[in-house]
Amino acid sequence: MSDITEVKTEKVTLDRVKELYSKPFLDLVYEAASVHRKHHDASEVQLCTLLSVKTGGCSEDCSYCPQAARYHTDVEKQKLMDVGAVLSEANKAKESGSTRFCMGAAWREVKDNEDFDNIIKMVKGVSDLGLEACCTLGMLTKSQADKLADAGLTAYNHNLDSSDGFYSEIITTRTYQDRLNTLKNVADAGISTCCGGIIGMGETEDDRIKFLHTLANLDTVPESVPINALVPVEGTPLENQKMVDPFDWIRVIAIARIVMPEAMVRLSAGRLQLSKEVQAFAFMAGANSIFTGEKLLTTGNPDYEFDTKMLGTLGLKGRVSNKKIRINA
Ligand code: SAM
Ligand code: DTB
Ligand code: SF4
Repeated sequence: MSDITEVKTEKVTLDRVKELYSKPFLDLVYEAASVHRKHHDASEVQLCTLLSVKTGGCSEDCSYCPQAARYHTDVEKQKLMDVGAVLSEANKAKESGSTRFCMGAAWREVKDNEDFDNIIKMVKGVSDLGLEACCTLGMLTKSQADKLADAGLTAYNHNLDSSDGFYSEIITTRTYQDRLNTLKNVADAGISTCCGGIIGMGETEDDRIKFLHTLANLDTVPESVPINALVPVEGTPLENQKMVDPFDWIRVIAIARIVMPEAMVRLSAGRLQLSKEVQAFAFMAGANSIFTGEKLLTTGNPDYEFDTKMLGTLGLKGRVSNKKIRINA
């Protein structure tokens, strides 16, 4: 037996993330902007569209989520949508310039049943439209991830949300390790991982630092990193949480850009509550992807007109799909 223990080298140290977090704000944004320009075309923004294909009635207790069955929110439960209806929405998204179509389901985990068979059909259909197909369906086994990969799934969204320590204060019905296991199953199936979190849930600076450190040190660094600002929804345990300080949100975006230079950093929930000037600063700090369209999953999002105008003012343009369009001869 070998007595050589494998020492894993960290991609980014905790001290480095701490140092970044304590930098003067404008110096941090300047560093992030420089990294962004080295690794990406800073005039391009990826436009993604979200669709809730199965809404509400979720068994989990995520404190932020309006779709958890146990909280009394205005969200109306809806069973899995028909494949045809989803593909018609995907077509509309494509026509409005979106290149990634993300389907979300309020599930704890995927079950091997007819619903999953229909999800596979949705993924094939979205992929055949030439769009990057993305799903967020809760926990996945390796064999389910393989099936999604075969259907043409580009990316799977599964967030770590915060630090390991804070996670258990926000969710008790699953563990951080459960999340890490699904992320591994997704990466092992050859699907890109989309993994980020939420800022403004009452976490400390230390939680944010640990969260960013964990993301940057995942075995497979996420291809995309959604940074959500908590949208406090009436009826959820976090309903009275104050909207995050925009500078804190930008600080996290800037650090995500620096420690994961190749990733797409996506402005996700909360844009409706943040001004276009704050969003402009976030683009400067390295964000290069947004969700477009009036609705996220259940909450509001700026409409196409607002975004078209904002991107136009900033001289930003939608980037083309990363996926080769399949030709069905
Ligand atoms: N059920 C699946 C899961 O939990 O992975 C997929 C859907 S879930 C709604 C996707 C992500 O949305 C969550 O991981 C969380 O980061 C984000 N999210 C949900 N509610 C939010 C809120 N009120 N504000 C900000 N982000 C939210
Ligand atoms: C992510 O991190 N944010 C998106 C996407 N991944 C699936 C979802 C945001 C949901 C916000 C609350 C809602 O609209 O229900
Ligand atoms: Fe369910 Fe996902 Fe909402 Fe948690 S975040 S309650 S798992 S839909």
